[in-house]
Amino acid sequence: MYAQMVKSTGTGVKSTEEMSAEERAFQARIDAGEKIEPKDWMPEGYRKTLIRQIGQHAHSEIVGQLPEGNWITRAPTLERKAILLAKVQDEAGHGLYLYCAAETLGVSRDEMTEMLLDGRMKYSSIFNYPTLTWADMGAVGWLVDGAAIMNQVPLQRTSFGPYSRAMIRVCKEESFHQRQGFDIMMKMAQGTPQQKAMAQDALNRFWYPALMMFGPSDKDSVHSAQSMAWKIKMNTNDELRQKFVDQTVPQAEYLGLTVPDENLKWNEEKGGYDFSEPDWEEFFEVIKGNGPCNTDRLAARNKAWDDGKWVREGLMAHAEKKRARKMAAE
Ligand code: FAQ
Repeated sequence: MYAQMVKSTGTGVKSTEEMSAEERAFQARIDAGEKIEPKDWMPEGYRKTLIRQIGQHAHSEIVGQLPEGNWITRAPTLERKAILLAKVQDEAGHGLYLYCAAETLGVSRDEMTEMLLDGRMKYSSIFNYPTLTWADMGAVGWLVDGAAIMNQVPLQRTSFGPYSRAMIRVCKEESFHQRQGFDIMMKMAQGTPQQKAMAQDALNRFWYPALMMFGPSDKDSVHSAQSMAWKIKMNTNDELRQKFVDQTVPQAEYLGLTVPDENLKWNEEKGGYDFSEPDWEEFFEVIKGNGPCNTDRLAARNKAWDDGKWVREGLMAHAEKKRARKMAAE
C-alpha cells in the first residue's frame, strides 16, 4: 500500500503510524480502490487538494475557450467554423461539470471565480500563449487536447467520485477535439508549401508549452506524493509527459513535420524517447502571471464577470420572488 510504503516525512505524506484512526480508515478505503463521495468523511487536506485541482482544471477549461474563440470568426470554411464553435462550447460544458464537482466539496462557483480573478487560483499555463494563425487551431487540438487527454484518462479512475465521473464524459469529448486538431494539421501539412510552413511554425511554438502542461518535473512537484497517495493523481508529471512524447512523435512524423528538439532520440533500453525538458524558468514565470497573454486572459474573464453582474442579480431577484410567493401560498 502506497501510504505504508512512504515513511519519509520529506514527501509530506504521513506514515500509517502517524495517521489518526479516521485517517487510517480513509486511507484503507483509498487503497482498496473505493470511491470517496461528497458526504463521506475526508481529511481536510484531501478536500483542499481536490478544490485546488478541480477548481484549476475548471478555470482552465473556461480560460481555454479564449485562444480558440479568437479564431471562430476567422475559420476558413463554414464547416471548420461549426466544428470549432462546437468544440469551444464543449470546453464551457467541461468547466461547468468541474465547477459542480468542486461545489460538492463546500466551495461555491462564485468563490472559485473570485479566486481566479484575483489570482489566488491558477489555470493551465498553456492558455497564456497566443494563437497567431489558423494552424494554431490544429496545434491546440492536436497537442493541447492530446496532452489534456493523456492527463485526464487516468483521472477517470481518481478516488473522488464526482471528479472521476466528470472525467469520463470529458474524455469522450476531448478525443473528438484531438482528432479535429490532427485533421487541421493534416490538411495544412499536405497543403501548399506556405500552409506546411504554418503547420511547422505552430508545432514549433506549441511543443514546449504543451510539455509544460503536465506540471514541473517530479523533483519540483510539491503536491504529487500526497496526491498520488490519495489517488487524486494517478501518475507523476514526468510519467505522463513521457507517455505524451512517445505517443506524439510518431504522429508528427506521419504529418511530415519536425519536432523542434535536437535531442529527441528513441531510447531502446527505456522503450521511449529521450527529449529536451521545457524551459522551466519560463514555466514558473508564466504561472506567476508573467506569460505572453496572462494579462489579456484575466482581463477578458474579469470583463465577462462584470458584464454578467446584472444577469446574476436578475436571477437572484427572480428566485427570491418565487420563494416569497411560495411562502405566501403555504
Ligand atoms: N499550469 O505540485 P505540482 C485542458 C502548478 S485542461 C499552471 O506538480 P499538481 C482542456 C500547480 O498548480 C488543462 N499551473 O501540482 C482544454 C502548483 O501550484 P499551486 C488543465 C501549474 O497539482 C484543451 C505548482 O505548479 N488540466 O487543457 C501547471 O500536483 C483545449 C506545483 O505543481 C488539469 O488541470 C500548469 N501546467 O500537478 C481546454 C488537469 N502545472 O496550486 C481548452 C488536472 C503545475 O500549489 C482547449 N490537474 N502547476 O499554487 C492536474 O493533473 C494537476 O493539477 C497538474 C499539476 C498535473 C496540472
